[in-house]
Amino acid sequence: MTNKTLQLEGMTCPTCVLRIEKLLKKTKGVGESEVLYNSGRVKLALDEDLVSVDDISAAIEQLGYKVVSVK
Ligand SMILES: [Cu+2]
Repeated sequence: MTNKTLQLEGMTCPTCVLRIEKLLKKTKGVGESEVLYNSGRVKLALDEDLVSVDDISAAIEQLGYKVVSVK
């Protein structure tokens, strides 16, 4: 598992957090994850054999948020 932190833009209410959490839960290869509303960050562990951070970023952007950086 690799740990990544994504900085997002566009989370405007707690429902945004729920939407992103739901997406991460159903994504194969994502382990523990945490969506931090106040800082606009998503912290997650992923298995890069199953999913890439680019795939996850793209899926989050499909929901209407912008991924401004990945660390
Ligand atoms: Cu919202």
